[in-house]
Amino acid sequence: MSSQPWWKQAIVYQIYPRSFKDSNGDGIGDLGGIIEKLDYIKSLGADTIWLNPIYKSPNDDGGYDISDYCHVQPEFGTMEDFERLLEGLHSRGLKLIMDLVVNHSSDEHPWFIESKKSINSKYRDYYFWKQGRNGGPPNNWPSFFGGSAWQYDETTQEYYLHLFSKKQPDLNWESPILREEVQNLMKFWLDKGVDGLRLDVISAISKRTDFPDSDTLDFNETIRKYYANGPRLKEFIHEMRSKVWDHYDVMTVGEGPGITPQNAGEYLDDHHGLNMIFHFGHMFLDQGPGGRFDPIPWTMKKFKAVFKTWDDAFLKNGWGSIFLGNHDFARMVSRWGDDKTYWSESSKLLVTLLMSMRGTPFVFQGDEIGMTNITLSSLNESKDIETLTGWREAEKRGLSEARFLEAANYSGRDNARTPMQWSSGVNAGFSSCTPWMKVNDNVRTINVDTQQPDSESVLNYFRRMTSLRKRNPALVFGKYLPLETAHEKLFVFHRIMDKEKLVVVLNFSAENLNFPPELSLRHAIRLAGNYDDMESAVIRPWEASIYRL
Ligand code: ISL
Ligand code: CA
Repeated sequence: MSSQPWWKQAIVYQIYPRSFKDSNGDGIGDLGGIIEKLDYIKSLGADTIWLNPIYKSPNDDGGYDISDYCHVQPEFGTMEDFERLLEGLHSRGLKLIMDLVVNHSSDEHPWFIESKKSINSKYRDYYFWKQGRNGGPPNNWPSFFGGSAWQYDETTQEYYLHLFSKKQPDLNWESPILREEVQNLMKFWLDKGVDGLRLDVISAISKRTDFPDSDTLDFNETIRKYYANGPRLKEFIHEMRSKVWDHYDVMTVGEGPGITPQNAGEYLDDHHGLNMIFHFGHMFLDQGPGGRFDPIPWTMKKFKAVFKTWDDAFLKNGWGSIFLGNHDFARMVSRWGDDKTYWSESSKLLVTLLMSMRGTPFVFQGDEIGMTNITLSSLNESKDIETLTGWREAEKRGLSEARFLEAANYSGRDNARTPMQWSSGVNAGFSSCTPWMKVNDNVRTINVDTQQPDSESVLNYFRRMTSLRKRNPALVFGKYLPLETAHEKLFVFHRIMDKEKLVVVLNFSAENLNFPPELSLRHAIRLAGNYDDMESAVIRPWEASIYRL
């Protein structure tokens, strides 16, 4: 395994700083809080941290609207705190990936403040400015956050593009000067010894500069056809690689809404591309044409097909990234598992899936203890711009607030951003004062302190699974060979490397299921499982097992 790059063998733990741990009693998570928890992080068995944005930001979109790329958000701490955090990670043999948001900046970034002052500003073409059409925006593109993707500016009487909020103007990558500015800010952080970059919405940095109208009302199709996979995307990625990344021992993972199994490889070639890319094949399975707040049922058949399709895609080029949740999605146990009756078993089953797939696993903070979705009793409790603007759009479609709230409680991003549940004590042990976001009521039973001493807890199962993956190269590099079963609830796949043949058996249901006849486990050794007694004639509810054949 040693000949392989470190990031293929990594297990990444994602930290959303605002909700991880508050160290100075202002109710907001911060870098000091992460430093307090470095030994806990190390104890998980993950070896790399992905840190969501920590840069200066008006916080319109959870820090994804950056007003100064080279300064730490004061609420999170200082550059000295960052240096202490990086040193604390490295001294424990842990690596750090920073989250870089360069598809857009904040509208409070000096670049944009200057750009909007005058059509002759030297920063004008750092952004996309266009004349309106028939008294309205230049085209019909919708924003991810509802409404038009264009905002009119009275001063210069032109519109600017913002695929996300109007406080997130899109950067114009057609400008070589802007691209050089971005390269310089990457070098600023990589020169500090950061080990990698997660590149936000990288699939959208090359725009179709003729800005054609979208011909579909399906939002995810609009992303794929009009926002992602632009004409110069490969060129821009290759340029960053040759001018920046190749000069450091770093890993890069791009966030790729809109990429497809057919084109993903274009961004991942070994010499010029990204190392990995997040696809959203499974993450859109339960999204209807209206996107996130237009939920539709998902099926196991389609879920399994996504893993096979993308494993095939990454066989040719690059390397896969495996995730079941992050700061943008509902909690994995609530979305894919059973967060009521079989909460523990299904939390562990999903951890088993993450740790046994071909590709680098990315685990979101709190999923190692089975944190669940939260129920907002009213939209006033939401802190997320995507939910709040989503309601505005839904109201126009005639949806009642109750119906929308139901959809938001199922799929909204607030679910992932509740304070990390450290203990059953005051404020979940997250802060000494009222946290910025409400704590989940189930903190009394779901928290680190309760699970720490319990060998059968989700937390300790998680630790066993990271250790199992680290000890078994076949789980990392083995060929992925699903056992095609039409069964709607059974997910079975082999991992094969040289003479090693493992099989993973996952029961995504509350039923007792029979073992598939083509699976002979007579001489198998069970390496891991979420039921403590090993023997069973059936596959029990939400049972997960890994066998060596
Ligand atoms: O694709 C999506 C629509 O459902 C979402 O996963 C997400 O909004 C999109 O992938 C982009 O996400 C990233 O960029 C956004 C920010 O709000 C997200 O938090 C970030 O992960 C704008 O920077
Ligand atoms: Ca704080």
